[in-house]
Amino acid sequence: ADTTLHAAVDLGASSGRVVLGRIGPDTLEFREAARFPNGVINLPDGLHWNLVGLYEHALNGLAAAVRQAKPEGGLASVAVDSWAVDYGLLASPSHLASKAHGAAAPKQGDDAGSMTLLGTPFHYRDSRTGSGVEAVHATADFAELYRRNGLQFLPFNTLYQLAAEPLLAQAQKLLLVPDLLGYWLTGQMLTEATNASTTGLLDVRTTSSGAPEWDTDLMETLGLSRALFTEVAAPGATLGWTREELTPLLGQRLPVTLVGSHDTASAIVGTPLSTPDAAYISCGTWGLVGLELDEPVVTDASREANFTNEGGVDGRIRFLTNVMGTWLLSETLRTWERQSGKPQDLPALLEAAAEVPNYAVAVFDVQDERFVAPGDMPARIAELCAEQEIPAPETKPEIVRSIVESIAAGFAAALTDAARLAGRSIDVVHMVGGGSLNTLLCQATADRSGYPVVAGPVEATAIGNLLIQARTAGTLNGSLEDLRELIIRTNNPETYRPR
Ligand code: LRH
Repeated sequence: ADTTLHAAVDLGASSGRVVLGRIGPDTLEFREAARFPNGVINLPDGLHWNLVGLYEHALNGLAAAVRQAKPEGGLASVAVDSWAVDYGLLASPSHLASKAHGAAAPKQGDDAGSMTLLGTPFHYRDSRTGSGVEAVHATADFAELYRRNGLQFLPFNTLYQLAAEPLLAQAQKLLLVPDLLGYWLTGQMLTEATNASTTGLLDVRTTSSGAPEWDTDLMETLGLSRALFTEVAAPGATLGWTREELTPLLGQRLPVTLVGSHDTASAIVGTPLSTPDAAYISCGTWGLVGLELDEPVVTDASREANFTNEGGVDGRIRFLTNVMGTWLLSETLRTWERQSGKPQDLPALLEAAAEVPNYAVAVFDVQDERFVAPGDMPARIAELCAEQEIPAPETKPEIVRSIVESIAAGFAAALTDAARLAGRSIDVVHMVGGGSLNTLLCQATADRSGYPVVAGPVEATAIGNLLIQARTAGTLNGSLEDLRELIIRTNNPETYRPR
């Protein structure tokens, strides 16, 4: 009946995918058109992303989605989301020439449609951000920043990265990762609002207003030029059409629309929050634990508990905190792989971990800073346990079980904080994303928090991306609650009761 097809490009820290979805008032069907790996690239000057490679994978995935959609009526739109805070810097050839020669260069080819990416964008886990934190806090301390931007302290928030950015002086424009891919697809530059809220440069008082705006005073204080940034645009806006030059590959020109381009914003759209008191955990590399609110909470208590007020779709506030997610587990497996030269079997390890007796489980602080950078996690866990004078887990199943229980303990503490800080009670917790497949983690979270945990959908982010595209196309309408109603009707979740 009245359905449309859309393609969601969803880039996560460990993999990216292009998901083809058919959406209608009674229809929510989707399948993967492409999946490709992503990860940390270690270069002599630090940790980076291969964004050009991701763009190529996304293009090929979109081409596959176009082919698959053709006999079914064709694609109505596409949209990109990714992890937050990271960016690419751009400049036009003539701008670079004038920087190099100290003189104004000819204007040819100087339009915003043909800017060059400067350098290889950094990964937020790169350690250069440490010096950026010091530099920023020397000018504006964290309490002042929090009052203005409402963001939790994460050493890699964009504003800290920029204070340690070697190419800033050359740059004309900054685009966050999904907006950079959008630029490469369309030649058009915009900054999507939900992801802009993770830069630390958006005025938190405007986040829930429907027209989020940069904090230009803060930019000035930090020595950042307003001209470096584009206009902010809310989800639902149209970025543009794919460039003519891409048509030989894509087969046609496609409209590119803006959704919650911060993956977590799309994930929360795609979470079937079932009661007004429902909380969520969007669990992938990170566990984003919190509540959806109408207004930000920017109190001393929320600052001290490091709760963030990120911008959601439709001016909602994502009141949450970053807890360690599956990163600790995947880095642990990578370490064992390196050490043994053999691939590690996660399902088998989780099964063995479930049998580990309680006395062999160590609950340690997963928020410890030393877990942020890639590396030998089992060694760091042993070190931390020794410091805390708790017996360290020894066998692989003991280590895996201890990691899962420690993450769950982190989730439970964050849920308690969220309820206290927002002055609300919680009656159910929705676990979405890749972590929702981990039955041990879901059960441990229920046990440690005392709340029932409803698991799924796994692909909440792609679903949230697709739903906002369909609403923009006019196929769906209504509030986020109306959109979630469709997920509730078509999803069959597993519930874990606290024991
Ligand atoms: C999750 C996420 C999270 C951010 C982090 C950088 O993918 O977007 O919301 O804090 O990556």
